[in-house]
Amino acid sequence: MYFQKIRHPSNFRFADAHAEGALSIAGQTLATRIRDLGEDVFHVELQDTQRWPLDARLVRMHDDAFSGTSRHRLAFDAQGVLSLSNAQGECVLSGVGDASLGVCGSAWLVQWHRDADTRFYGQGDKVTGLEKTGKRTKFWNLDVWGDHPMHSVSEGVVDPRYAAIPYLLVRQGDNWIGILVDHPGSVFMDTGSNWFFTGRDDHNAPPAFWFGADEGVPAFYLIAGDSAADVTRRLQRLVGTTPLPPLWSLGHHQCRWGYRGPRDLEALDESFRAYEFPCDGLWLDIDYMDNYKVFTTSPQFFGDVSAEIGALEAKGRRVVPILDPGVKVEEGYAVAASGLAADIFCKNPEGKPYVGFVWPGRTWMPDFSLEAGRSWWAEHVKRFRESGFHGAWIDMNDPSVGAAEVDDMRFQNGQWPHWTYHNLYATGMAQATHEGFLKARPDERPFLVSRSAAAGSSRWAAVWTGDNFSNWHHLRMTLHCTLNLALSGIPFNGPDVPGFGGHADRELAIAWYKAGMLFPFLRNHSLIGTTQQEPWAFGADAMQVIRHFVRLRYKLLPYLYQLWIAQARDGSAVMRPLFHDFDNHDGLVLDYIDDQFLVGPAIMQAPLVHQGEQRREVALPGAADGHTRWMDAGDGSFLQAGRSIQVTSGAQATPLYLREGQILPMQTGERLSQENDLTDIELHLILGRGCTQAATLAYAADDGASFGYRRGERSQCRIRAWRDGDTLHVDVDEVHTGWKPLRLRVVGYDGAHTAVITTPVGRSTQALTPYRWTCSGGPLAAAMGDVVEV
Ligand code: MIG
Repeated sequence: MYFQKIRHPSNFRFADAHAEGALSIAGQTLATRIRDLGEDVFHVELQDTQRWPLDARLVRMHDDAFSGTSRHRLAFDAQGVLSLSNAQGECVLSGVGDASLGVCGSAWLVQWHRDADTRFYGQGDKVTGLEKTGKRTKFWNLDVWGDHPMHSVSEGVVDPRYAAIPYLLVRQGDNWIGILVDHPGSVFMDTGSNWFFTGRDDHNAPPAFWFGADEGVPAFYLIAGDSAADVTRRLQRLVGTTPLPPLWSLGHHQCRWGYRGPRDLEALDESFRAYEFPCDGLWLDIDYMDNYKVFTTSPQFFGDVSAEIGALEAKGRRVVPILDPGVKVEEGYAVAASGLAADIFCKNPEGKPYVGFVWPGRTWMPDFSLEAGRSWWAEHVKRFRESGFHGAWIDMNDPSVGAAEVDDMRFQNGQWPHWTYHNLYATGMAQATHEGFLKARPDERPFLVSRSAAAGSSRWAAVWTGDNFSNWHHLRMTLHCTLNLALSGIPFNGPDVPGFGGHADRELAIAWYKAGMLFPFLRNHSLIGTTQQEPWAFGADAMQVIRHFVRLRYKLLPYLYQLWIAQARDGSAVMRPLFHDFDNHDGLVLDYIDDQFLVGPAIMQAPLVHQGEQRREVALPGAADGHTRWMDAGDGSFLQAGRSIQVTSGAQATPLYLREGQILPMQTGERLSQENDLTDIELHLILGRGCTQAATLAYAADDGASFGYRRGERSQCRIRAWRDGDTLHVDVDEVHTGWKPLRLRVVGYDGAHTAVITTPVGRSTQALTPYRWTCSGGPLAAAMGDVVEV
């Protein structure tokens, strides 16, 4: 397959008429169906069983998630041009006249107008920049290191990558439109790329963008909205929200290709404890297996597996081994034999089990497209969980089969060609693995991390963004990669910190931890043979800086956890670009800002991501009303938004800002270990002197591990706070104690010295006592109240 070439509209024949639910293309008719799913979510589908005989969409989106009526209208006109109009009848997005919807054999394409100020985002994990104008791309899951030249990977930009999420978030003026191609196979998109060295289009075609596929039923969703946040939430509900993760998965994780078994993990446990460095997850790469055979452990490195994992668990660690899908072709290997007996391996065109090449050598690949294939795998995963392992890291599921041609790998008992399930292979593996964990522990939230992904895969697994490099270029790319994944319906993701390949040095390790400390997923991982990069590998000073920010992440876990509750409930993104929460109406243009981001509504980071630089420009976005201020987490000063400032950041600090009018729930004190308590919290009220806004927070705490919260085992309350002079008023109501009582302490800033706290049982006035703590850099002068239990 060519990665740089896609089909061009010049080779398509376009519809020239539409009537009674049918398009006509050169006299042939194609049945069209536009469904208004509610809430301005639409689905368009074409049918022609001759051209597109096979409907291969095995992972379905949630078409029934929407109920409200739509304000927009999506329709074909009599000439066969598709367009979207708003409630006033104004066109928001219009198909290209004469060339809106076309076919080229079994390929199809949909083409839209774009303007100079049209902006594009999304497209999953592609590292082609935050904003995507001028890109030509394909969606086809790849093992990046296996399928691209190494130099381009380490120093350049390669595409495609691990995840195939054919989603485009489009901004047209004040309108936001999400387009998700509803297709399991190879999808292509063009947002105005250059088609030849001259850069000329001799036909003066109007500026357009288009998407399509080489074969398979033409279908796509279109979501219309007023903001990026609003469209993103509905996209997430459409593909499925991310279920509430276990709390431990939000902590720090330590991994390295080279950790082999309990002895290595025990040593890590001791170091993390000795350094008082919180760390939840200890991970095992392929060497823990016997000869790379999946669902085995190496007799050389393991004794009594359950006892050894149990001992680590007793010390507060979770063990997450890797699982590769390829099953070693070997006589007498029970997993291979059981797979053959169950007849669940993918087949080649000759009807024999397809053979690929992975770590164990020749491997058979489970066919996760089959229900029987998934349940076969799930049975093995069930035993894997029962032996003690707490989560799974599912790798090589792009699928990666070495130098063997993937096209010979067929699905559905050899009946379906490879393209039908290629991009869904990782999702099927995630579904099956998830099922296995639930079989073993029905009341435990599973935690899986996958390399490849597709639209909808976040229902079953988080994503780590694959093999990156320990260099500054990759550090910068990780920011827009993670942001676009969040906009594309994969909120739970993060990179290898501080880079997988190559050798991290002290400066990069610190910078990477500072930038990544609040990423949804935070795991230190590196390639065998590279320099050690455990947090203490860069000297005592570096360790202290890194540790401070990891401890800060743990302190912020109550806040982060609320973001995941919101994600599970309504699809709210967790990490977000600035334009997700702010528009450009205060005069700052946010469209291209790819080195600043928000973590939930209250935290903004502007990390330093250039070697040797301690100074940078920071945009302080504000609401159009001009009232927004940001508290500098370094010194507690309140800064007026709607401008950019120059910032110098010291060695102990990172540019970090808290939004005024927000309440940040945090754990108490400095966090020295991964022991957490979501019920004992400080409420940091970001209300500066003169603030006229009220802040609100819905806070909830549960056991962080089980599904008890679905049975009401959760304590929650609603908090409303405002400032009057130097007095903070805090109302706590809607208290529900389904789990343990909540212990709350007020923390105020900028001279606040008194708090009046009203709960359902009464009102108390507290004098706040001075409290100094370090968030980023220098100590903050805060003031803290006494515990109030609700
Ligand atoms: O061919 O398991 O992306 O994180 O350390 C390489 C060994 C296979 C690729 C993963 C990487 C992992 C490595 N794996």
